[in-house]
Amino acid sequence: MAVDLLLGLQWGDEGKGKIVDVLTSNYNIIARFQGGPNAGHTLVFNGMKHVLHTIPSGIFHEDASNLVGNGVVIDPVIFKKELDKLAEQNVDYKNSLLISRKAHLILPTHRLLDAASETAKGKAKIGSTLKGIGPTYMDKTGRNGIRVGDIELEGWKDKYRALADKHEAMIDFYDVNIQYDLAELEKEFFEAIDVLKSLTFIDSEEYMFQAQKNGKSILAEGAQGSLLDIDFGTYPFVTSSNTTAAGACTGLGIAPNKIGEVFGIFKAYTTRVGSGPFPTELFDEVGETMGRVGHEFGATTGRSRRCGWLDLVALKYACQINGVTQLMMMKADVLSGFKSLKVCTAYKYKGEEITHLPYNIEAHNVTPIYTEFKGWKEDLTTMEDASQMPKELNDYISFLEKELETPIKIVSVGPDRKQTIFR
Ligand code: 2SA
Ligand code: MG
Repeated sequence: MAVDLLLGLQWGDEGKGKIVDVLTSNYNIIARFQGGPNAGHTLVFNGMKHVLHTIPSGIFHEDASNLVGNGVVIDPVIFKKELDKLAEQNVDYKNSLLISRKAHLILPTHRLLDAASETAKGKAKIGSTLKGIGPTYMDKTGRNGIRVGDIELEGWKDKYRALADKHEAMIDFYDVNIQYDLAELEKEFFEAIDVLKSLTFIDSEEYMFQAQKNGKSILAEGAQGSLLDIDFGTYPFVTSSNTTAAGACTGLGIAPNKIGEVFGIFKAYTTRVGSGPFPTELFDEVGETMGRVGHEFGATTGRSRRCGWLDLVALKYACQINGVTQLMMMKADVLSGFKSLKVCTAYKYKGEEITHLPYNIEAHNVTPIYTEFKGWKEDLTTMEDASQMPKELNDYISFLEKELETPIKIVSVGPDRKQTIFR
Protein backbone atom coordinates (compact mmCIF):
# COMPACT_ATOMS: atom_id res chain seq x y z
CA MET A 1 0.00 0.00 0.00
CA ALA A 2 1.15 3.53 -0.72
CA VAL A 3 2.45 5.73 2.07
CA ASP A 4 0.68 9.06 2.59
CA LEU A 5 2.59 12.15 3.69
CA LEU A 6 1.53 15.03 5.82
CA LEU A 7 3.69 18.13 5.52
CA GLY A 8 3.78 21.72 6.69
CA LEU A 9 3.99 24.11 3.75
CA GLN A 10 5.15 27.27 5.51
CA TRP A 11 7.65 27.90 8.33
CA GLY A 12 6.27 25.32 10.75
CA ASP A 13 3.45 25.61 13.27
CA GLU A 14 0.81 25.05 10.62
CA GLY A 15 -1.11 22.74 12.93
CA LYS A 16 0.18 19.38 11.71
CA GLY A 17 -0.30 17.73 15.10
CA LYS A 18 -4.02 18.42 15.03
CA ILE A 19 -4.49 17.06 11.51
CA VAL A 20 -2.47 13.91 12.12
CA ASP A 21 -4.60 13.38 15.17
CA VAL A 22 -7.76 13.86 13.10
CA LEU A 23 -6.46 11.52 10.39
CA THR A 24 -4.81 8.83 12.51
CA SER A 25 -7.91 6.73 12.90
CA ASN A 26 -7.46 5.96 9.17
CA TYR A 27 -3.91 4.65 9.56
CA ASN A 28 -2.19 1.64 11.10
CA ILE A 29 1.21 3.31 11.37
CA ILE A 30 2.24 6.92 11.98
CA ALA A 31 5.91 7.64 11.34
CA ARG A 32 8.16 10.65 11.94
CA PHE A 33 10.94 11.00 9.36
CA GLN A 34 13.00 14.08 10.21
CA GLY A 35 13.68 16.72 12.81
CA GLY A 36 13.59 16.05 16.50
CA PRO A 37 12.59 17.89 19.65
CA ASN A 38 12.65 21.20 17.75
CA ALA A 39 9.11 20.20 16.76
CA GLY A 40 6.19 20.83 19.05
CA HIS A 41 2.97 19.28 17.86
CA THR A 42 -0.03 20.43 19.80
CA LEU A 43 -3.11 18.24 20.06
CA VAL A 44 -6.31 19.23 21.83
CA PHE A 45 -9.05 16.79 22.66
CA ASN A 46 -11.42 16.03 25.53
CA GLY A 47 -10.63 19.51 26.83
CA MET A 48 -6.93 18.65 27.32
CA LYS A 49 -3.91 20.04 25.53
CA HIS A 50 -1.03 17.70 24.67
CA VAL A 51 2.31 18.74 23.20
CA LEU A 52 4.50 16.15 21.50
CA HIS A 53 8.09 16.79 20.44
CA THR A 54 9.65 13.60 19.13
CA ILE A 55 6.86 11.08 19.51
CA PRO A 56 4.48 10.71 16.55
CA SER A 57 1.02 12.19 16.95
CA GLY A 58 -0.70 8.80 16.62
CA ILE A 59 0.32 7.87 20.16
CA PHE A 60 -3.11 8.76 21.56
CA HIS A 61 -4.85 6.32 19.26
CA GLU A 62 -4.89 2.87 20.78
CA ASP A 63 -4.61 0.93 17.55
CA ALA A 64 -1.87 2.90 15.80
CA SER A 65 1.82 1.99 15.80
CA ASN A 66 4.14 4.95 16.08
CA LEU A 67 7.56 4.89 14.48
CA VAL A 68 10.43 7.28 15.10
CA GLY A 69 12.29 6.88 11.80
CA ASN A 70 15.97 6.87 10.90
CA GLY A 71 15.86 10.49 9.74
CA VAL A 72 14.88 11.74 13.20
CA VAL A 73 17.33 12.97 15.84
CA ILE A 74 16.45 11.96 19.39
CA ASP A 75 17.35 13.70 22.61
CA PRO A 76 16.96 10.93 25.20
CA VAL A 77 16.41 13.48 27.99
CA ILE A 78 13.50 15.18 26.22
CA PHE A 79 12.20 11.83 25.03
CA LYS A 80 12.08 10.56 28.61
CA LYS A 81 10.11 13.65 29.67
CA GLU A 82 7.61 13.00 26.89
CA LEU A 83 7.25 9.40 28.02
CA ASP A 84 6.71 10.50 31.62
CA LYS A 85 3.89 12.82 30.49
CA LEU A 86 2.27 10.02 28.53
CA ALA A 87 2.50 7.70 31.51
CA GLU A 88 0.82 10.36 33.69
CA GLN A 89 -2.07 10.35 31.22
CA ASN A 90 -2.21 6.56 31.28
CA VAL A 91 -1.18 6.27 27.65
CA ASP A 92 0.22 2.79 27.14
CA TYR A 93 3.08 3.38 24.70
CA LYS A 94 5.17 0.27 25.42
CA ASN A 95 3.79 -1.72 22.52
CA SER A 96 2.89 1.06 20.14
CA LEU A 97 6.14 3.03 20.07
CA LEU A 98 8.99 1.85 17.83
CA ILE A 99 12.38 3.45 17.30
CA SER A 100 14.70 3.09 14.35
CA ARG A 101 18.19 1.85 15.22
CA LYS A 102 19.49 4.27 12.60
CA ALA A 103 18.08 7.41 14.27
CA HIS A 104 20.84 9.66 15.62
CA LEU A 105 21.21 10.74 19.22
CA ILE A 106 21.42 14.33 20.39
CA LEU A 107 24.13 14.48 23.06
CA PRO A 108 24.24 17.09 25.83
CA THR A 109 27.25 18.65 24.09
CA HIS A 110 25.25 19.00 20.86
CA ARG A 111 22.87 21.26 22.75
CA LEU A 112 25.81 23.25 24.15
CA LEU A 113 27.32 23.57 20.70
CA ASP A 114 24.02 24.88 19.35
CA ALA A 115 24.06 27.57 22.03
CA ALA A 116 27.73 28.39 21.44
CA SER A 117 27.22 28.68 17.69
CA GLU A 118 24.17 30.89 18.07
CA THR A 119 25.91 33.13 20.63
CA ALA A 120 28.97 33.45 18.42
CA LYS A 121 26.81 34.50 15.48
CA GLY A 122 25.38 37.40 17.49
CA LYS A 123 22.90 39.40 15.42
CA ALA A 124 23.26 36.95 12.53
CA LYS A 125 21.96 34.07 14.64
CA ILE A 126 19.50 31.60 13.12
CA GLY A 127 17.17 31.79 16.10
CA SER A 128 17.41 28.02 16.53
CA THR A 129 15.38 26.19 19.13
CA LEU A 130 18.69 25.44 20.96
CA LYS A 131 17.84 21.74 20.99
CA GLY A 132 21.12 20.72 19.37
CA ILE A 133 19.52 19.94 16.01
CA GLY A 134 22.16 21.55 13.75
CA PRO A 135 25.22 20.06 15.52
CA THR A 136 23.62 16.59 15.59
CA TYR A 137 22.90 16.58 11.86
CA MET A 138 26.43 17.93 11.30
CA ASP A 139 27.83 14.89 13.09
CA LYS A 140 25.49 12.65 11.09
CA THR A 141 26.65 13.93 7.71
CA GLY A 142 30.22 14.25 9.03
CA ARG A 143 29.98 10.51 9.85
CA ASN A 144 30.73 10.99 13.52
CA GLY A 145 27.27 10.53 14.99
CA ILE A 146 26.03 8.07 17.59
CA ARG A 147 22.94 6.13 16.61
CA VAL A 148 20.28 4.43 18.65
CA GLY A 149 21.61 1.05 17.53
CA ASP A 150 25.02 1.89 19.00
CA ILE A 151 23.72 1.91 22.55
CA GLU A 152 22.94 -1.80 22.23
CA LEU A 153 26.63 -2.45 21.53
CA GLU A 154 29.57 -2.90 23.91
CA GLY A 155 31.97 -0.01 24.08
CA TRP A 156 29.66 2.70 22.76
CA LYS A 157 30.52 4.85 25.78
CA ASP A 158 34.10 5.15 24.54
CA LYS A 159 32.77 6.50 21.28
CA TYR A 160 30.55 8.84 23.27
CA ARG A 161 33.49 10.10 25.37
CA ALA A 162 35.65 10.80 22.34
CA LEU A 163 32.87 12.75 20.65
CA ALA A 164 31.90 14.69 23.77
CA ASP A 165 35.57 15.62 24.35
CA LYS A 166 35.82 16.88 20.80
CA HIS A 167 32.66 18.90 21.30
CA GLU A 168 34.11 20.48 24.44
CA ALA A 169 37.16 21.56 22.48
CA MET A 170 34.86 23.03 19.84
CA ILE A 171 32.89 24.92 22.49
CA ASP A 172 36.19 26.38 23.75
CA PHE A 173 37.05 27.36 20.21
CA TYR A 174 33.87 29.45 19.93
CA ASP A 175 35.22 31.49 22.82
CA VAL A 176 31.79 32.50 24.13
CA ASN A 177 30.63 32.44 27.68
CA ILE A 178 28.57 29.26 28.00
CA GLN A 179 28.22 27.99 31.55
CA TYR A 180 27.59 24.30 32.01
CA ASP A 181 28.16 21.34 34.27
CA LEU A 182 28.79 18.44 31.92
CA ALA A 183 28.90 15.84 34.70
CA GLU A 184 25.37 16.84 35.72
CA LEU A 185 24.14 16.83 32.11
CA GLU A 186 25.70 13.43 31.51
CA LYS A 187 24.10 11.95 34.60
CA GLU A 188 20.70 12.99 33.26
CA PHE A 189 21.64 11.78 29.76
CA PHE A 190 22.71 8.28 30.80
CA GLU A 191 19.64 7.86 33.02
CA ALA A 192 17.50 8.75 30.02
CA ILE A 193 19.48 6.34 27.83
CA ASP A 194 18.49 3.54 30.21
CA VAL A 195 14.83 4.49 29.76
CA LEU A 196 15.25 4.63 25.99
CA LYS A 197 16.76 1.14 26.11
CA SER A 198 13.55 -0.21 27.62
CA LEU A 199 11.73 0.65 24.37
CA THR A 200 11.60 -1.37 21.16
CA PHE A 201 14.40 -0.68 18.68
CA ILE A 202 13.86 -1.94 15.16
CA ASP A 203 15.41 -2.05 11.71
CA SER A 204 12.80 0.38 10.58
CA GLU A 205 13.28 0.22 6.81
CA GLU A 206 12.59 -3.52 6.93
CA TYR A 207 9.58 -2.87 9.16
CA MET A 208 8.28 -0.31 6.68
CA PHE A 209 8.89 -2.62 3.78
CA GLN A 210 6.95 -5.46 5.42
CA ALA A 211 4.18 -3.11 6.51
CA GLN A 212 3.68 -1.91 2.95
CA LYS A 213 3.77 -5.45 1.63
CA ASN A 214 1.16 -6.53 4.17
CA GLY A 215 -1.24 -3.76 3.23
CA LYS A 216 -0.81 -1.62 6.34
CA SER A 217 -1.83 1.99 5.93
CA ILE A 218 1.00 4.39 6.77
CA LEU A 219 1.12 8.12 7.35
CA ALA A 220 4.48 9.89 7.43
CA GLU A 221 4.25 12.94 9.67
CA GLY A 222 6.49 15.87 8.81
CA ALA A 223 7.80 18.41 11.31
CA GLN A 224 8.65 22.08 10.78
CA GLY A 225 7.72 23.38 7.33
CA SER A 226 8.84 23.36 3.70
CA LEU A 227 10.37 26.83 3.93
CA LEU A 228 12.65 25.52 6.71
CA ASP A 229 13.98 22.72 4.47
CA ILE A 230 17.79 22.56 4.46
CA ASP A 231 17.87 22.60 0.63
CA PHE A 232 14.73 24.43 -0.42
CA GLY A 233 14.05 26.72 2.51
CA THR A 234 15.25 30.24 3.22
CA TYR A 235 18.87 29.15 3.81
CA PRO A 236 20.68 29.70 6.15
CA PHE A 237 17.57 30.47 8.22
CA VAL A 238 16.34 26.89 8.05
CA THR A 239 16.50 23.72 10.08
CA SER A 240 19.05 21.01 9.31
CA SER A 241 16.84 18.33 7.74
CA ASN A 242 14.76 17.86 4.61
CA THR A 243 11.28 18.78 5.72
CA THR A 244 9.87 18.26 2.23
CA ALA A 245 8.43 15.10 0.64
CA ALA A 246 11.83 13.71 -0.34
CA GLY A 247 12.77 13.67 3.35
CA ALA A 248 10.16 10.98 3.93
CA CYS A 249 11.97 8.72 1.45
CA THR A 250 15.38 9.12 3.08
CA GLY A 251 14.03 9.40 6.61
CA LEU A 252 12.04 6.17 6.52
CA GLY A 253 13.29 4.19 3.55
CA ILE A 254 10.19 4.66 1.41
CA ALA A 255 10.70 4.33 -2.34
CA PRO A 256 9.54 7.45 -4.23
CA ASN A 257 7.04 5.46 -6.29
CA LYS A 258 5.40 4.22 -3.07
CA ILE A 259 4.15 7.65 -2.03
CA GLY A 260 0.37 8.11 -2.25
CA GLU A 261 -1.45 11.20 -1.06
CA VAL A 262 0.58 14.24 -0.04
CA PHE A 263 -1.41 16.32 2.44
CA GLY A 264 -0.16 19.91 2.61
CA ILE A 265 -1.03 21.94 5.68
CA PHE A 266 -1.01 25.71 5.73
CA LYS A 267 -2.39 28.48 7.88
CA ALA A 268 -4.90 30.93 6.40
CA TYR A 269 -2.18 33.53 7.07
CA THR A 270 1.57 33.14 7.67
CA THR A 271 3.78 32.93 10.75
CA ARG A 272 7.45 32.45 11.40
CA VAL A 273 9.58 32.05 14.54
CA GLY A 274 13.28 32.74 14.62
CA SER A 275 15.21 34.88 12.18
CA GLY A 276 15.09 35.02 8.39
CA PRO A 277 13.22 36.62 5.53
CA PHE A 278 9.42 36.86 5.58
CA PRO A 279 8.10 39.04 2.71
CA THR A 280 4.50 39.39 3.90
CA GLU A 281 5.33 40.08 7.54
CA LEU A 282 3.13 42.72 9.21
CA PHE A 283 4.47 45.16 11.76
CA ASP A 284 1.13 46.89 12.43
CA GLU A 285 -1.95 46.20 14.53
CA VAL A 286 -3.23 43.72 11.94
CA GLY A 287 -0.22 41.45 12.53
CA GLU A 288 -0.52 42.05 16.25
CA THR A 289 -4.18 40.96 16.13
CA MET A 290 -3.33 37.78 14.23
CA GLY A 291 -0.75 36.88 16.88
CA ARG A 292 -3.08 37.62 19.76
CA VAL A 293 -6.21 35.94 18.39
CA GLY A 294 -4.21 33.03 16.96
CA HIS A 295 -2.17 32.52 20.17
CA GLU A 296 0.97 32.59 18.09
CA PHE A 297 3.58 31.43 20.56
CA GLY A 298 5.98 28.55 19.84
CA ALA A 299 4.99 25.20 21.30
CA THR A 300 8.65 24.35 21.88
CA THR A 301 10.29 27.59 22.93
CA GLY A 302 7.33 29.81 23.84
CA ARG A 303 8.70 32.56 21.59
CA SER A 304 6.11 34.83 19.99
CA ARG A 305 5.71 34.22 16.28
CA ARG A 306 6.00 36.86 13.58
CA CYS A 307 2.71 37.17 11.65
CA GLY A 308 1.71 38.27 8.15
CA TRP A 309 -0.59 37.72 5.19
CA LEU A 310 -0.76 34.51 3.24
CA ASP A 311 2.06 34.30 0.69
CA LEU A 312 0.85 32.39 -2.36
CA VAL A 313 4.17 32.67 -4.16
CA ALA A 314 5.82 30.73 -1.35
CA LEU A 315 2.85 28.38 -0.93
CA LYS A 316 2.80 27.48 -4.61
CA TYR A 317 6.52 26.73 -4.43
CA ALA A 318 5.90 24.40 -1.47
CA CYS A 319 3.07 22.64 -3.34
CA GLN A 320 5.37 22.05 -6.30
CA ILE A 321 8.39 20.80 -4.32
CA ASN A 322 6.20 18.37 -2.39
CA GLY A 323 3.74 17.28 -5.06
CA VAL A 324 0.84 18.17 -2.76
CA THR A 325 -2.40 16.39 -3.71
CA GLN A 326 -4.72 17.80 -1.02
CA LEU A 327 -4.57 20.99 0.99
CA MET A 328 -5.69 21.65 4.52
CA MET A 329 -6.22 25.21 5.66
CA MET A 330 -5.78 25.86 9.35
CA LYS A 331 -6.85 28.67 11.66
CA ALA A 332 -9.46 30.18 9.34
CA ASP A 333 -11.30 31.26 12.52
CA VAL A 334 -8.47 33.65 13.41
CA LEU A 335 -9.28 35.81 10.37
CA SER A 336 -12.89 36.45 11.44
CA GLY A 337 -13.62 40.14 11.89
CA PHE A 338 -10.91 41.52 9.62
CA LYS A 339 -12.49 44.11 7.32
CA SER A 340 -10.33 43.05 4.41
CA LEU A 341 -7.85 40.25 3.81
CA LYS A 342 -4.79 40.28 1.59
CA VAL A 343 -3.06 37.49 -0.26
CA CYS A 344 0.36 37.93 -1.87
CA THR A 345 0.14 36.67 -5.45
CA ALA A 346 3.42 37.98 -6.87
CA TYR A 347 6.64 39.74 -5.86
CA LYS A 348 8.11 42.89 -7.26
CA TYR A 349 11.72 41.83 -7.86
CA LYS A 350 14.41 43.92 -9.53
CA GLY A 351 11.72 46.09 -11.12
CA GLU A 352 9.80 43.11 -12.48
CA GLU A 353 6.75 41.20 -11.31
CA ILE A 354 7.56 37.53 -10.63
CA THR A 355 5.47 34.62 -9.36
CA HIS A 356 8.24 32.22 -8.38
CA LEU A 357 10.46 32.22 -5.32
CA PRO A 358 13.82 33.82 -6.20
CA TYR A 359 17.19 32.97 -4.61
CA ASN A 360 16.90 35.77 -2.09
CA ILE A 361 13.55 36.85 -0.65
CA GLU A 362 14.85 39.37 1.86
CA ALA A 363 12.80 42.52 2.29
CA HIS A 364 15.21 44.73 0.36
CA ASN A 365 14.93 42.36 -2.60
CA VAL A 366 11.23 41.56 -2.93
CA THR A 367 8.05 43.56 -2.33
CA PRO A 368 4.82 41.59 -2.12
CA ILE A 369 2.00 42.40 -4.52
CA TYR A 370 -1.39 41.76 -2.95
CA THR A 371 -4.88 40.81 -4.03
CA GLU A 372 -7.47 42.08 -1.58
CA PHE A 373 -10.59 40.27 -0.34
CA LYS A 374 -13.58 41.28 1.71
CA GLY A 375 -13.37 39.71 5.19
CA TRP A 376 -16.11 37.87 7.06
CA LYS A 377 -17.59 38.78 10.41
CA GLU A 378 -18.97 35.42 11.50
CA ASP A 379 -17.39 33.44 14.31
CA LEU A 380 -16.34 30.16 12.66
CA THR A 381 -15.45 28.20 15.77
CA THR A 382 -18.88 26.64 16.22
CA MET A 383 -19.42 25.77 12.56
CA GLU A 384 -20.10 22.13 11.93
CA ASP A 385 -20.13 21.72 8.19
CA ALA A 386 -19.13 23.43 4.98
CA SER A 387 -22.67 24.63 4.22
CA GLN A 388 -22.37 27.07 7.14
CA MET A 389 -19.28 28.81 5.80
CA PRO A 390 -19.75 32.52 5.03
CA LYS A 391 -19.62 33.57 1.37
CA GLU A 392 -16.46 35.63 1.89
CA LEU A 393 -14.64 32.57 3.27
CA ASN A 394 -15.81 30.50 0.32
CA ASP A 395 -14.52 33.18 -2.03
CA TYR A 396 -11.14 33.17 -0.25
CA ILE A 397 -10.93 29.37 -0.48
CA SER A 398 -11.98 29.21 -4.14
CA PHE A 399 -9.34 31.77 -5.06
CA LEU A 400 -6.61 29.78 -3.28
CA GLU A 401 -7.70 26.50 -4.86
CA LYS A 402 -7.58 28.02 -8.31
CA GLU A 403 -4.17 29.64 -7.78
CA LEU A 404 -2.67 26.52 -6.21
CA GLU A 405 -4.42 24.10 -8.58
CA THR A 406 -5.08 21.84 -5.60
CA PRO A 407 -8.28 21.19 -3.63
CA ILE A 408 -8.63 22.37 -0.04
CA LYS A 409 -10.19 19.37 1.66
CA ILE A 410 -10.14 20.44 5.28
CA VAL A 411 -10.74 23.83 6.88
CA SER A 412 -9.87 24.00 10.55
CA VAL A 413 -11.85 26.46 12.66
CA GLY A 414 -10.36 25.87 16.11
CA PRO A 415 -7.84 23.75 17.99
CA ASP A 416 -10.21 20.95 18.99
CA ARG A 417 -10.51 17.71 17.01
CA LYS A 418 -14.18 18.54 16.54
CA GLN A 419 -13.54 21.95 14.98
CA THR A 420 -12.66 20.44 11.61
CA ILE A 421 -14.72 21.01 8.47
CA PHE A 422 -14.37 18.45 5.69
CA ARG A 423 -15.09 19.61 2.15
P1 2SA B 1 16.60 24.40 14.69
O1 2SA B 1 16.37 24.35 16.17
O2 2SA B 1 18.04 24.26 14.34
O3 2SA B 1 15.74 23.46 13.92
O4 2SA B 1 16.18 25.88 14.25
C1 2SA B 1 16.43 26.36 12.95
C2 2SA B 1 15.32 27.25 12.45
O5 2SA B 1 14.14 26.45 12.32
C3 2SA B 1 13.10 27.02 13.07
N1 2SA B 1 12.27 25.95 13.64
C4 2SA B 1 10.96 26.06 13.79
N2 2SA B 1 10.10 27.02 13.40
C5 2SA B 1 8.80 26.82 13.69
N3 2SA B 1 8.32 25.73 14.35
C6 2SA B 1 9.17 24.77 14.74
N4 2SA B 1 8.73 23.76 15.44
C7 2SA B 1 7.35 23.77 15.74
C8 2SA B 1 7.05 24.27 17.15
C9 2SA B 1 6.78 22.46 15.47
C10 2SA B 1 6.36 22.21 14.09
O6 2SA B 1 5.85 24.44 17.45
O7 2SA B 1 7.98 24.55 17.92
O8 2SA B 1 5.56 22.95 13.53
O9 2SA B 1 6.81 21.18 13.60
C11 2SA B 1 10.54 24.88 14.44
N5 2SA B 1 11.61 24.10 14.65
C12 2SA B 1 12.67 24.78 14.15
C13 2SA B 1 13.79 27.82 14.15
O10 2SA B 1 12.93 28.83 14.67
C14 2SA B 1 14.95 28.38 13.39
O11 2SA B 1 14.54 29.50 12.63
MG1 MG C 1 4.12 23.79 16.23
